[in-house]
Amino acid sequence: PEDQYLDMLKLILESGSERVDRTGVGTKAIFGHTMRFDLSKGFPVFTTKRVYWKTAFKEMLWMLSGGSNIRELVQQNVHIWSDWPYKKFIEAQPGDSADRSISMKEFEQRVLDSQEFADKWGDLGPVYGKQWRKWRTEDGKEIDQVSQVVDMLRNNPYSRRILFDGWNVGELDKMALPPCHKHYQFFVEPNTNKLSGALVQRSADGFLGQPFNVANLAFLTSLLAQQTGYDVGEIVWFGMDVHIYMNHIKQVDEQLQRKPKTFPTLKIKRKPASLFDYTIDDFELVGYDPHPAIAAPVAV
Ligand code: THF
Repeated sequence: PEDQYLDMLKLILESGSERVDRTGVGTKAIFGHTMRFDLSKGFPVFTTKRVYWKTAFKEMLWMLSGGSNIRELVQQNVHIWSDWPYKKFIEAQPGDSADRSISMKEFEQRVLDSQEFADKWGDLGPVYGKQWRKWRTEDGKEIDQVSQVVDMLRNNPYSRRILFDGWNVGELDKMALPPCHKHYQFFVEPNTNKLSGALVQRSADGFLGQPFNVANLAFLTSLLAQQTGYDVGEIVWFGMDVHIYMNHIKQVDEQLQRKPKTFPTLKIKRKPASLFDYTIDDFELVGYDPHPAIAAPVAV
């Protein structure tokens, strides 16, 4: 199962095209790739390096809550979204200002200390959480796409419209980053009563982000299954521009020398009243025994 991921990394290294990307770091990229994992056979969190699954789950719960400010993440010791607002803050300071040289840690501290500062500088714009839960329509209404998905799974499970999307074309220019994992869709299989989930991702950072994205797709599918009364089926992951950053190649080489171990199982310790009432303490990954973490810089 994890071999699919390692094979994909190998394929990118061997046949990816070298391209200069938005961040200037450079990548090797392939276009169009699929992976599928049967959730009844284990929870797909990769084992050939330690994946910080609690960080990933906290990120997913934050998105589900409708959040778009890094404050709620930093309060939970999650730093994976801080680079973008930090960069924006620094670039907005005058050249001679002392604030132009504060560290990311100091920036995060200000976000924690002051709600006002957080509102001004910690917000990522109308990103995932906003579009998922509060997509604005022309007449000023807000659409809760995720709640609609829950309703359809309960009341119209064979619909071919059980999906949500963060790609709000009219608001892309207000987002710190346009959504990478953009289209989520769900499918109920009647004979087995199983729920499957799919994700279409326009852009995938093969080494850093993708292990998070796959784990979170499995996580979200598991939560929806529990809430709406299905067993877990498969997840299907579709990547479009799937790449390895040039400054991750050594790390990938190291990871490729390791042997995958068996996937853990996700234990959900209680069933809250709604999809929006889970907390990170509700989850355990039983039997997760990964190889050591491999550090890598994130391209901003
Ligand atoms: N930009 C880039 N270049 N890569 C991405 O994966 C990515 N994302 C989100 C938005 N923009 C992106 C941010 N998600 C890490 C993990 C996920 C991220 C960003 C960074 C990361 O650094 N992970 C490390 C450390 C984890 C930790 O500190 O807890 C790791 O080893 O996994 C993809 O959605």
